[in-house]
Amino acid sequence: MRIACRLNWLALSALFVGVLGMGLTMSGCSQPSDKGKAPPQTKQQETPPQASTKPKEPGTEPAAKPAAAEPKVPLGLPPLPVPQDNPTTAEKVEPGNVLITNSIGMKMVLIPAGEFMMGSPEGEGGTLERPQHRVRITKPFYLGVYEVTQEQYEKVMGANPSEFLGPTRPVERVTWDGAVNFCRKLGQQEGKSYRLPTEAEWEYACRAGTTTQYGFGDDVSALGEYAWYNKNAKSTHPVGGKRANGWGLYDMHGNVREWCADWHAPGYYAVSPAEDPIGPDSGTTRVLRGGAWTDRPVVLRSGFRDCVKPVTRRSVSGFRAARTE
Ligand SMILES: [Ca+2]
Repeated sequence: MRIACRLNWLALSALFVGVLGMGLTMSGCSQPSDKGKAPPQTKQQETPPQASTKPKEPGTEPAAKPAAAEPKVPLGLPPLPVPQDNPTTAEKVEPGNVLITNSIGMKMVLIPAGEFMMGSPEGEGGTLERPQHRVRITKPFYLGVYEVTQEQYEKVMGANPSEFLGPTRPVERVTWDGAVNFCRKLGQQEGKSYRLPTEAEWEYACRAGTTTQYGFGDDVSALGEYAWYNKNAKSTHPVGGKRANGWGLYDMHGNVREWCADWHAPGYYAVSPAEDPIGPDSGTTRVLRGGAWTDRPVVLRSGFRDCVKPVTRRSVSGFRAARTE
């Protein structure tokens, strides 16, 4: 009898902990988000952030910021090699040094295969980001150097759903299906395999070899050098206006959150395969990463996971295209 009571008590405790855990994880995914609603000045035309600079074609000025100080090199990574628009150098690939430009002017960098610790350690982030686990990306892939711009989206889809208009601003108010359709259609046009990055590929590329909260380290005061977020933005900004991460990718933190291919499930990290995880088989929400112009610094962290229904349109939601090599 005593044993039976004790077992019942244990079962109830486990149930309580499970429910509590679920509550914590679920709350982690509904972010401050829908401040993504447009401020009063909706449908504004292009207004470059710096009056002195004309909107520039993404990628025409790969050296992001004024040639100020020596670029920071995250955690001992070698300095960024000079990008070469030449995919034939792929056999010598180092992160960030093989760059291609596709048929719509989209620049993509070859991300080599490799391993990283996905998720956040104890003391950082919430339960959604744990357990931190080792993930291996077994195949190289191309990833957009920039978020997909409105000009690029319009070239492929013939429409522009964005709130904050401007050819070199990221496309936003795009649904997950819209992003997937863009990739499929572009792939058909080029005979290539465009797609959204998986959540694992996205975080791998965002971390760029770092294990810190951001791709440039832990110093939140440096965030403004790399990202448009709630302290320095009142709308989206033209892509590539801040500094790149160690692998040559711009706006991985901030500007718009980026749709990933995966369904979202709070407990997925506990059961994720170690190689090329693609997320759960089904779900109701899709993953978004990187935080947006409306977000607090915590939301911009490399390990932060957001999710919303795939039909959701928000002026904080855009994407970056990937391409199987
Ligand atoms: Ca972004």
